Amino acid sequence: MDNSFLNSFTELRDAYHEPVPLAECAEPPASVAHLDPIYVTKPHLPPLNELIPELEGIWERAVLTNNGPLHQRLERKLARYLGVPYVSLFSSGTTALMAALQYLNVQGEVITTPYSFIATSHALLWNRLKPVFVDIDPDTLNLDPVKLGAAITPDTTAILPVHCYGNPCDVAAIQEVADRHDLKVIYDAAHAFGVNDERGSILAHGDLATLSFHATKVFNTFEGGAIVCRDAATKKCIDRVKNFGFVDETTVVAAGINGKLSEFNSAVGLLALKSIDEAIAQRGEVDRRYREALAGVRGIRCVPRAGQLRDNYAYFPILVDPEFPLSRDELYDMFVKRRIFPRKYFYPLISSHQMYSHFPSADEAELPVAKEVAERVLCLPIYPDLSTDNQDRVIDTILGAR
Ligand code: T4K
Repeated sequence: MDNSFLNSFTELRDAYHEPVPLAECAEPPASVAHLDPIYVTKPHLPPLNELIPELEGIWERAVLTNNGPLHQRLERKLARYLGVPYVSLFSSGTTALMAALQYLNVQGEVITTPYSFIATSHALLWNRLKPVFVDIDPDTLNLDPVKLGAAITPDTTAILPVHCYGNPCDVAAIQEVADRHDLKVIYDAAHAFGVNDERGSILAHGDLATLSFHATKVFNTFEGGAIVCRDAATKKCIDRVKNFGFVDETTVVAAGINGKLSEFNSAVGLLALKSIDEAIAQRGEVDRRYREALAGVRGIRCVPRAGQLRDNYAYFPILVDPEFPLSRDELYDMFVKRRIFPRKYFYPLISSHQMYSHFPSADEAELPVAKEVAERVLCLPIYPDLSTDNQDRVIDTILGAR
């Protein structure tokens, strides 16, 4: 196998630049300075006064991390809430992905989607695995199972799909390909907290599924993540991977990582879980209002939810088609001028970033659906306490541009 891509870290060292300032950090013009900024999301936070007693408990126990009591309680409560057998908490969705690939001893090439947050493929590079990009389905915007077969080589060992925006992948079709070629399946379910299909949690599919509990996610612990496991033995091994590979005080069985979630983050998660159903219902209402207001707007397509039995309304992506008077970027600029900050999730494609663009599978001619969607997508603000007034500012910007 060609391993030349493994040098990319050395090349990267020379490629760091000063960060490009975000549009939302720029000084607003005087005409809109009085308006509240509206960001793509705003974290769902538990009441601060409920956190204080939890912090007092942490201070009394002086157990700050390393599988403390709040960490254990959150793992149990999440497993029950999500309807999955076991949850192993992690410090982020990215460390969860990295550890899942380690635990399954994935080698060689991994088929994945170019249409995701960069962390999906970065987890592969950190494990010295070669990403093989396959195009997405135009309806679900998830990895297209029909195109998987052609990407499989003797070096392929796994598939890493993403339930993008919380819309489930075609899990049956993906599993069928995986079984036929003896491949592992790891779902990056960073967006899919609480999503159920007709068989229960979408997180139960594949060999493993990983979650992100980042501040921007439906359920957050400030930073955090998890691996969903099917059985206790798997959880036990994964717990070791996230704790340097320790089995006991003196025995290390794997080159593990420090992927542990702290007691502080666990306390936040336990409190956030209490009101998560209400937060998701509020998101659902925001989703409903957008769909109602934007239905029939020529050139604006609201990406449909995939019909999951239980949804989480994680994102609200629209596609700006050529029939709309403004391009996606012009519409984005118009939003920013009004202190509204949607995001182009996921533009550019992962495959077009410099550490991926040299892979043969990054050729955009082979990724036509992903390329087109990335050029048209805009994720509108959606979060539980987005006021109707502020949502109307978002809607009016689109309607006014016609
Ligand atoms: N796989 C997938 C498919 C993912 O989408 C992600 C993460 C991962 C894996 C990795 O999971 P983690 O390792 O992150 O747990 C954000 C998030 O940082 C990232 O977690 C997320 N996906 C990605 C889709 O979005 P940015 O760079 O756009 O975030 P940022 O900081 O610009 O925040 C966006 C907006 O959210 C801000 O405009 C304001 C608001 N915000 C953000 C933060 C951090 C707040 O109001 N409060 C906050 O604390 O990447």
